[in-house]
Amino acid sequence: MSEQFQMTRRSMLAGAAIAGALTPLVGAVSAHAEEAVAKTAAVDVASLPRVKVDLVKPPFVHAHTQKAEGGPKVIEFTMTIEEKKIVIDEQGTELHAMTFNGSVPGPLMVVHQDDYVELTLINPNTNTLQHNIDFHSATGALGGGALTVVNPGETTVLRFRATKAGVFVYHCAPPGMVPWHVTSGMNGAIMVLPREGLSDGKGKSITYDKVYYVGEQDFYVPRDENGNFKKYESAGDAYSDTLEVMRTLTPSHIVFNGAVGALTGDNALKAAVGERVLIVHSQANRDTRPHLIGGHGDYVWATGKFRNPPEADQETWFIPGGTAGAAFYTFEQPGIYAYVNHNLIEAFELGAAAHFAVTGDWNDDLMTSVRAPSGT
Ligand SMILES: [Cu+2]
Repeated sequence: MSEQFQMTRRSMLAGAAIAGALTPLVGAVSAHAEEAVAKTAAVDVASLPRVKVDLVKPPFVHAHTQKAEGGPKVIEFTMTIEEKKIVIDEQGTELHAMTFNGSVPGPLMVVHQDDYVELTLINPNTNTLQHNIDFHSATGALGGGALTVVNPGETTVLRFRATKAGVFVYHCAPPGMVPWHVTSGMNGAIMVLPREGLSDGKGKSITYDKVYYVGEQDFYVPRDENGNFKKYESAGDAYSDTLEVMRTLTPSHIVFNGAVGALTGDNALKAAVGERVLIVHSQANRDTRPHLIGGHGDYVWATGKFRNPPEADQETWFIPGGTAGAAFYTFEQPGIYAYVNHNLIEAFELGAAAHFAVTGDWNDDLMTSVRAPSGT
């Protein structure tokens, strides 16, 4: 075992000890929450219909109805935690990512308000670290974090009632190592739709033709003495150097969907003129400000909660770190649109940009070139 790895192990254990203040809370909350879940199960949940959902990799979203059909259901999801090496830019920079279901971000789950979310969370024995899941949409037990701590080789099942409608972040939050896991990619989002679907808050129903999920991620990759990004054998080996970079609060990369260019060029998000598109955008750790260059947010729930009326006709909207937001737009012109974090340094220098490739007919009334650029 290398000296560096031993240091890393010690640092991790020290981190866990510092988090001691949290640990008794985890235990205490856990016992009560189990009781509460058991009571609910005895009264209500056993008789509810169950629906099993297969999750899909972002930016895509599993099939779902926008209005709920019938009463509340138990919606069953399964996610496998995958620790894996990923490449996060065109220069081949490597990161030992921690992922829900193999992708950064983890998949978007969709349910309706008052449904029960039942998640089977698997930490295979091929992994090396302890993980869990904190749902911002859940109530109690650290968002489920206290009930779902799984070591490699363990599986847990969590059920919670989705009482609040909106888009919400979920993320890993193991005692002592929360920001490391979150900034290693271990976060995603859930969309809890109102049972009657979305509305503008003034009685008009809002229906989308497509939904895309953009997960924004800040990475903190250490550099060597020459300024080049360092490579490591494992996440554990990278831990102490990564923590040093994290403490500067200066990300080396800010990307959409796990890597620079994950949603640009050939990977652009597709739409057509007239299509109504919902963009769910999450940032589990850091503030962001999405902007669609050449378009708008017709209806925007910047902080993502559907009981609040959306704001209309937005140019840029602000999503605080630890939040998912939703923006609805009907495309009116064809072409390539950049969808960016409008801190333009973060977009153009660090990677926080996507493309929409939109097909259809150009509308001269909305814009026309009266005189193409030319000399006098
Ligand atoms: Cu984790």
